[in-house]
Amino acid sequence: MVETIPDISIDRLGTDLRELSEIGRAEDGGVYRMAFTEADMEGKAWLEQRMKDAGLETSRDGAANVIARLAGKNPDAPALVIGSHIDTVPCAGILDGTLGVLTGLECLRALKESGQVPERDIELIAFSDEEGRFGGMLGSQSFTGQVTPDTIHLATDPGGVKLADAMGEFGLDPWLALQARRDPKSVAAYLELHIEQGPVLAGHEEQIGVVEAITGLFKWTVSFSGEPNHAGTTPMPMRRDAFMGVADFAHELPRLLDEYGSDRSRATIGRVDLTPGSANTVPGEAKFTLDVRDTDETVMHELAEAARRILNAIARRRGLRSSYEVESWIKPVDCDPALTDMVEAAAKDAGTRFRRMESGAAHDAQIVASICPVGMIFVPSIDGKSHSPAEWTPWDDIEAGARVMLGTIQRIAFS
Ligand code: HGY
Ligand code: MN
Ligand code: MN
Ligand code: MN
Repeated sequence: MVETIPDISIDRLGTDLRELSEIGRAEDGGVYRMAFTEADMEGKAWLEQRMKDAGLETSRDGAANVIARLAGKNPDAPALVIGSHIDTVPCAGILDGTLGVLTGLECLRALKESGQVPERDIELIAFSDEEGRFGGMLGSQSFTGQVTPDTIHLATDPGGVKLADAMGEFGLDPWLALQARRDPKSVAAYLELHIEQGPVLAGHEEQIGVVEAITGLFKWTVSFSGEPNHAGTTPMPMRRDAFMGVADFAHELPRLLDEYGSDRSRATIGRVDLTPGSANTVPGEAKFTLDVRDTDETVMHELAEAARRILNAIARRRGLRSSYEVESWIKPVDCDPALTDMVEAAAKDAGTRFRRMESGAAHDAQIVASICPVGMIFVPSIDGKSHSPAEWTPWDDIEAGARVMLGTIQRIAFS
């Protein structure tokens, strides 16, 4: 490991953040840079140019992951991969995955400027579709060989747009995602900085979260089918109202978590689509997303089983048919203890207040964990806000995070 730490520039990082935040920004103040939209593709092109400006080699793989490489002394040594994602949920803030990618870029720029050459290559990757517009985390799942022909064939967004069509709009061949798989032997470790997206660090006035474990989650698209009919003439007992199925299920969620979950369980219905969707028609079809999380996979299985039973019971009671599709099942993972210790040592060296903690949000790191050891660094989210334009982290905490990131990179890549 090297003794001196090159200086990161918070001004340069701030300029990057502000520039990228304007790509996909709407009048309501939110960022709409959902995967494989115009804004996402513009963001990727912007990022690639910034990587080139920094003197880094760039490339894209078959999943449209954007990759920059800082060459090390030993090209045959497995690389340190750092990264996150720049796609967003609809009406997002500006930090989420973007901060990790741009902090990684700033670290590589600082290293390059200092003239220090790492022992191994360092690769910075902005993974595609971390936010799961198409159900999973397409970029990191392709990178780790977890994408199948079925994924490519069947993946659609909640609005019914097929992955193949969304990628095709930009001349991308979705089948190439199957070729984005990296040889695990070529990757030594993966490191990701991210905002906490929760209230813990800010609540304790701490600057750094040393992440020990990441929650698991499953996402379903659930459907209830009933019968559309006139809102004025159909007596209440004669209705087969698909929305009532959704309402009953939503009402049951707290009980589901109380009985089958843990205090870390979460369940969210984030989108509901009713058909035909008219004010004076009883809805015949209801489709909704279900996002369920826990840090214990056994608990996830119990929650899934109980959710199935509840859906069936509601369907019987209401005269509906229910079905669901599994969009993703992402396992909880532990971060690598040695990497976690390195993050903690870097946090100490940088003179920061830190704590060890778990992640309640999902991250590319937990997908990449299937091929190599992973570590994560959190910085605070003011009032725990995220997936909202109110998402923010104080600049001095961003700067502290960047220094811890660089210190950890030095520990991994300079030995
Ligand atoms: O949904 C999540 O936890 C993450 O922000 N993609
Ligand atoms: Mn997110
Ligand atoms: Mn994220
Ligand atoms: Mn009429």
